[in-house]
Amino acid sequence: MIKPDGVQRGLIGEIISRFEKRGLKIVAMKLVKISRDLAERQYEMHKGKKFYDGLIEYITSSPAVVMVVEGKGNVVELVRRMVGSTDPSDASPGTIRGDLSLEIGRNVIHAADSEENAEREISIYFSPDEILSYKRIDEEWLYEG
Ligand code: D4T
Repeated sequence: MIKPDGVQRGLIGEIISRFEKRGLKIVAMKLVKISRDLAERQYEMHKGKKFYDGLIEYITSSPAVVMVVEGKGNVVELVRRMVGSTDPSDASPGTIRGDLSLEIGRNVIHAADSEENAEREISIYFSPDEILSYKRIDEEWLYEG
């Protein structure tokens, strides 16, 4: 998810471009104003924590881009490494957060941290028929076999 600060700061293209250029396949994508109900479902594990109310406020404040990317191998781990540490002040240069953000409460992007959470989060924002199946023309050049 490109969070509201990423959308407001005009970073949609920059962020999507990194996933595209890496070779990952975008199989679903939309611009959404996240409702409080959906935000609460996404962040249910953080309910009660001191940053929770601010997090829900922020994520519902303005449109966000939600997407599903696909690739061979451990894509969850690959994407988390591209995204960088949760706190941008610890995120390495070259990562999305390390290059494009400064503070934990405005860290421009979210990515699922396990396959189980990816499935759970995908089902919050997409119906099965919104997830498309197609072949990228460069797949034969991205993968050895
Ligand atoms: P998300 O879920 O946004 O990709 O972040 P992470 O998976 O990298 O980190 P997280 O679940 O621990 O935190 C969720 C979200 O809450 C914000 N946050 C977190 C915050 O504002 N203050 C805090 O102290 C923490 C721990 C940032 C990300």
